[in-house]
Amino acid sequence: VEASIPEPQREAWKRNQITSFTDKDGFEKEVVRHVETTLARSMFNCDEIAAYSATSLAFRDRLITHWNRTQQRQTYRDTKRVYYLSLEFLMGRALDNAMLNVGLKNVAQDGLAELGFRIEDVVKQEHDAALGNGGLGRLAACFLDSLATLNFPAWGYGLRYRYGIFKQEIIDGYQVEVPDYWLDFNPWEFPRHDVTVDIQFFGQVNKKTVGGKTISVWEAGEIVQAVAYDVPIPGYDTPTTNNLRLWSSKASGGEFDFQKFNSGDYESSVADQQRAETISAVLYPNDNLERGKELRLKQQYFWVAASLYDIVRRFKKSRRSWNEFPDQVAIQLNDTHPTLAIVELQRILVDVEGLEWDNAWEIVTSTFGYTNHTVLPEALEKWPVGLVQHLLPRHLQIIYDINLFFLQSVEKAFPDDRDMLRRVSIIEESQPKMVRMAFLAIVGSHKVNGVAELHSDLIKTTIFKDFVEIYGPDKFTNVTNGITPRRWLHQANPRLSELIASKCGGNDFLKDLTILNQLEKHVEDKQFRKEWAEIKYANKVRLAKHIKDTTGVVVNPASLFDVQVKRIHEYKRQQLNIFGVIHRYLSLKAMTPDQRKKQLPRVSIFGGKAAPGYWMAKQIIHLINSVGAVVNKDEDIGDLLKVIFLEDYNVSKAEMICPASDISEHISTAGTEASGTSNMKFVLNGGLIIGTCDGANIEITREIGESNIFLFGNLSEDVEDLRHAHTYGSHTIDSDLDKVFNEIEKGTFGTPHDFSAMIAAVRQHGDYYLVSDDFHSYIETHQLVDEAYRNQDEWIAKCITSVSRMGFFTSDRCINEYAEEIWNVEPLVVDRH
Ligand code: 9GP
Repeated sequence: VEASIPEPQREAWKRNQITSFTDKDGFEKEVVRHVETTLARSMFNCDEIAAYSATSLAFRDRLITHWNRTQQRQTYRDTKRVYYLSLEFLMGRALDNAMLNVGLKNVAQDGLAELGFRIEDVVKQEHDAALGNGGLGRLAACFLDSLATLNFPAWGYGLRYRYGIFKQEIIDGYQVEVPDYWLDFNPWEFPRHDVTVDIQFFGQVNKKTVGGKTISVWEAGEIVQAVAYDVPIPGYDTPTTNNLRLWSSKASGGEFDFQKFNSGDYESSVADQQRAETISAVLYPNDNLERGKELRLKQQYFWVAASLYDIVRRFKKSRRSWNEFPDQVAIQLNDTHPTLAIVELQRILVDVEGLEWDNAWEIVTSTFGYTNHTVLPEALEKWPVGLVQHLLPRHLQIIYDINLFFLQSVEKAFPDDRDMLRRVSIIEESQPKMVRMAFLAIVGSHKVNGVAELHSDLIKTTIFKDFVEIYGPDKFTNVTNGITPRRWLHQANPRLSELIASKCGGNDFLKDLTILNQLEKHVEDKQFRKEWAEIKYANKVRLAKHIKDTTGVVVNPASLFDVQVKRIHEYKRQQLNIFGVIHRYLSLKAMTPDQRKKQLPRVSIFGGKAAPGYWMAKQIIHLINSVGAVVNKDEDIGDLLKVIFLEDYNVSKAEMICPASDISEHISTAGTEASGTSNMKFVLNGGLIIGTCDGANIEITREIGESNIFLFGNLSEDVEDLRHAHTYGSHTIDSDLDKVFNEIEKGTFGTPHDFSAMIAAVRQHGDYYLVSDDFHSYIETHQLVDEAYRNQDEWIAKCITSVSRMGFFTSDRCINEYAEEIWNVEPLVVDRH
């Protein structure tokens, strides 16, 4: 690396290398320096926000020296890199994570204490970076952590939304959305005003002859500028610090159009600027739902085009031949959102670089991998052909050509199957015609993966069945999701992490999670169980305090904490949960005081956002709050049942909630939840789960053992028949559920009309999510949970055993699988000094 500095200057550069702090005194010096110079404040007016800012800047400086070294090393060695394209990165807070990953949290804690601050309070000043909706975005964030920790040369590419996912307020029991302006002060990003890309939209395509060759030229239209913002991603216990590059949109040509301005058209010059900035202004707040809005397509192309320009620019520096591109570059498409990247790379290679179509296509398909995250039809992206034509005329032509050549090959292989061509065509011949993005992603990639075993099987036998026939089964694979134990155990649950370390020979388990299996030999150790139980209790006390502070409801930490936190969606079945809670309430009400005394106290905790346009999901939130309002003040019931809705569920709240759960609910209709990842977080934090045979629950069961999980409900292979029977046979509702409905309709929980659609969905509209079919089994299984919880000793033993068997679910394992099976990349270690 050094050799890149000219000889005469080398000495001076070397002599002045920046050295980062390593101890308390060095840290304090940096904090004070930042308070006084960067923030221009003094020790006399340094509040917690200033302490947060200065601490972050001190750690940021540290990261950036590592980041520089990592990038230099990767450039110099020029080995294959991974590019993870994701429209969402749900990062949460950065400071705590950075302190732990570089191994200096203790130093910061002592230093801050000397300066008069508690580290917990300082960490809390940070605003979550909430550039995602739920599981998909958080998975991308966990993957970045693992990529850096495992020393893979990897970049993430995303959008720098000015507004992340909205903040949720609960007013009179209803969700109200408030904008999340999070960029006021963000020390974790570096604007790169010198790294910009002009992105074209609209215009037309003209044919031109250049040197006897006819080429397509995309001309005119509108240009928007993409500006890079870089976020350093530190690995755990390694100097490797990777880069997350987020693009922000801006009017091309600077502030505003001076020509227009000078000619008196001030308003329109500002309007142009605002229109350009709109592209990266807001994250679409839909989880597992696509709405087909033009601005969303603009976001997708803007981000994909800027990222590819960057990737290609980097590749071209090495002056290799184009055929080496797939040996240097692996691009992973996180869902279909970045699928236009396939078309854009083909356009660059053919139109700009002058490669032959077939040669270019070979390069393209060897470069891309596509991860599918859902089988829900409403979440599968399709774009009207007319819209693509208008916005990206050249890309539509290329899509048509890709489709033509693909269909020709299908016709050759299946000459007698005309219907196959209709079924697999990238263009759906509907009114209006649509581009099927998932099909385009499959055709343009060399590997397609699902995110849990059941899900990967389902995509092969349902939505992508024809493609398995066409390409053979090897193109399709499974990489079961995982989570980073650094954030989800070490950071979220420091005491448990420390206790585990004391039994597993130190902190190595954080880098090799299979080491957790050493815990199993301590299951019978009474003292260990006691310490384990104490930590769980302390975490519950912390959550109980949060509940009291935010809702005013006092809950007893000795109760069983039953948690369901995730996006609100009918397929995730929060309605099943709240109907179950009502059933419990009615049962308690029907008991004599003596009978009640024998019951186990429970707190039902819900949290999660509903997409602003998803009316039914919002009704579910309203019902939960309405039930809480009645139950929580019912003196007959007291501590036996409390119903809590936690406002504004996000990553930092999850870090507090997961460690405090006794049982958590992962109860989607079988076959609908591709994987789920919070199931893994809860078990890793020593909580048990109640769940359906869906997504990763199945593999969790296989790993931790059937006796350590509460499974219930119909299996995915039976779902279709049940749905069919609901519609065409007689549909009887479970009698206990009927009682619950009757109680709601009596007005016990407020105006019955508010909830009539929710009830009608089950009674009259075919119960698509099988709430009634699974209700009995759900209630019975909750009784088993109560019984099991009464025996605390055995309960704790189950928790410890489960944690000891969770090694499989680290995102490090996922990344190693992707690296080997899909990307073909090797780690590149960066020297410590
Ligand atoms: O719904 C899935 C969720 O089950 C999975 O864990 C997550 C990460 O793979 O992706 C979610 N899918 C989406 O958000 C949209 O496809």
